[in-house]
Amino acid sequence: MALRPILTLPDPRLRLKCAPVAVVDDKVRALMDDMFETMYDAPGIGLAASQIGVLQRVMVVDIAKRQDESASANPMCFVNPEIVWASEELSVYEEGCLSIPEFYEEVERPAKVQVKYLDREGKACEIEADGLLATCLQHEIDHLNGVLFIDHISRLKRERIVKKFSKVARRETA
Ligand code: K1U
Ligand code: ZN
Repeated sequence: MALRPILTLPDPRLRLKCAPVAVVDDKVRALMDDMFETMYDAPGIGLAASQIGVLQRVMVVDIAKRQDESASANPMCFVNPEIVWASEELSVYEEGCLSIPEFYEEVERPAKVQVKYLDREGKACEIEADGLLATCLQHEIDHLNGVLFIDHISRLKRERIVKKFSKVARRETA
């Protein structure tokens, strides 16, 4: 297992659409292991492969600790996830992103979703999620499509945050 650097705004790789995985093999499982290590270290409750510069439709999620600090880990991996149903009912959650550190903003999304995906063994599965899990799954699937949570907030706030991170990146490369 290895810790991988997490890409931050405005890295253009965060805006690319990830390609479907053809076969869930040991290489994909090793990628997932690295992603879990990186996510827990950050710490975060989710991570998409594009956030570490791997443009494949793979994401990992563990919301257990965020909901109850004494809970044991509940690592979940998703390959080629697809939202097959989303509720008309919406919910608002204050989201963060490991690729946009220390910026949090409320986002409105469907309150419940059904997601089909392949698990760690390549088995076809489906999950119905609500609450934080529904929000997190939508946030991570957005990443796989090159979409960031700031795309769901006002243009003014988005432009302000992109400008701030672009300035920091310019300073770091100067
Ligand atoms: O995809 C990511 O960037 C990870 C992101 C997931 C997420 C958070 C909140 C709502 C939707 C999706 C994060 O994990 S941000 C960090 C975070 O939530 C956290 C920070 C400290 C402790 C526990 C969680
Ligand atoms: Zn994110």
